[in-house]
Order: sequence, then C-alpha cells, then structure tokens
Amino acid sequence: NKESSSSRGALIVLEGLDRCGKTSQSGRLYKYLDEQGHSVESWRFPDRNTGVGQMISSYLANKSQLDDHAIHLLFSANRWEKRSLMEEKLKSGTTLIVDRYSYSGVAFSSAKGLDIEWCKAPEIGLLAPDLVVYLDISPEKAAERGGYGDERYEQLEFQKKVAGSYLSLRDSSWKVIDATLLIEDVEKKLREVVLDCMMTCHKGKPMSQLWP
Ligand code: NYM
Repeated sequence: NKESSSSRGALIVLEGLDRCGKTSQSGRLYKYLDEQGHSVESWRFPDRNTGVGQMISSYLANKSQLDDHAIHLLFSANRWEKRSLMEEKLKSGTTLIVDRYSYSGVAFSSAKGLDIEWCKAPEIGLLAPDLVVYLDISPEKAAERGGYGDERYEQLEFQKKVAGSYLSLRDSSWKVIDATLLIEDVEKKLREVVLDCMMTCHKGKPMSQLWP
C-alpha cells in the first residue's frame, strides 16, 4: 500500500500481583513517553469511575457482597464499557498504558476456584494487547513490601493462588521483568520493551482481539 496510513498507538498492559509496582511503573512510563512527545494515556482496570466501577470498588472494599461469578462479569463489563473508546484512541495514534486487564480478571477469579475457560469467555472480543508485561515478584516478597490495604484479595495465601493462575496464563509473548530490581532498573527494562512494541505498531502491525 503506497498511501501512508496514519500509524496507530500501542495497547500496552502491565500485569502482576498486588504490590508488584505496576502503578508506580505505569506512572513513570507515562511521564517518560509523554515527555518524549508521544501521544499517550495512562489507564487502569478496574476503572472505578463508571457505574459498574463503583460496584466493583464497593465489593473490593468489603462494603458489598457478590457471587464470585457476578463480580467476575462486572470486572469484564467494566472493560467492555471502555472498549470503543480504547479502539478510538488506538486508531487515532494514542498509545495506552493499561494497569491490569483481562489477565487480572482471569487470574483473580480462577484463583477462587472458578473454571478458567468460563473466566476467559466474557473477555472474547475485547482488544488484544500488543504487549503484556508481567512484573514478577514472589507473593512473599510482595507481602513484605507492606501496604497491603484492607481490600479483598490482599492476603498472602490468596496471592499465592493468583501467582499460580498467572503462571498458567503466561505465554511466550509476555515480557517478564524482575520486579525486585531497583525501581530505575525495572523502569529501564520496561521502556525498552515498550518502545520496541510501539515501533512494531507504528509500522502497521494489525490490531487483534482476545483471545488470539
Ligand atoms: N482485579 C482486577 C480482579 O479481580 N479482576 C479484574 O478484572 C481486575 C482488573 O482487583 N486486587 C483485582 C485485582 C486487585 C483489585 O485492582 C483492584 P487495583 O490494581 O489494586 O486497583
């Protein structure tokens, strides 16, 4: 195709256990890319600002009880309600750094004992990330970092199960970064894989959908 189609943004997803450093790293990455002049936005799931997001937030704060399947579907709905905006942003050339995505959905719910295929089903058709970065830390080390709040799931025994679920979800396309390295070193490695991925998208890698 001779016509230069305007290039699209990349869908970058950060995953990992609670306290692995995802939120700090997405903030740093956002700042870096923004300063470099890229069109970039920082997103997170759950997005607690929507109606569905408020139900999720209340559940996580133990202020409401929900059946495990029901909360799973709410987390998924929370991604669906952002899907069209996500596609619009990517097509218009904006790179999205997303703190948690469908993998968190599947990892946390299947750690409760829900069937993994059942967990994956409602995610079918959401946009597939161009890059998944897993910030790798053992549940024990993550717990030592302190700051486990009072939210549901923030307990060592449960995080061990989540780690196991993530392990079965991981495939060879994921970039795994040792999250126990110095914060600057994690940041440096993250930049490398992200810039590389952005270049691939820029060159015309097509968008795809879950589960590829
Ligand atoms: N979580 C997050 C899920 O159980 N399913 C999901 O689909 C997503 C996106 O919510 N412990 C869990 C993981 C976290 C919690 O996330 C809130 P955060 O990143 O602490 O706001």
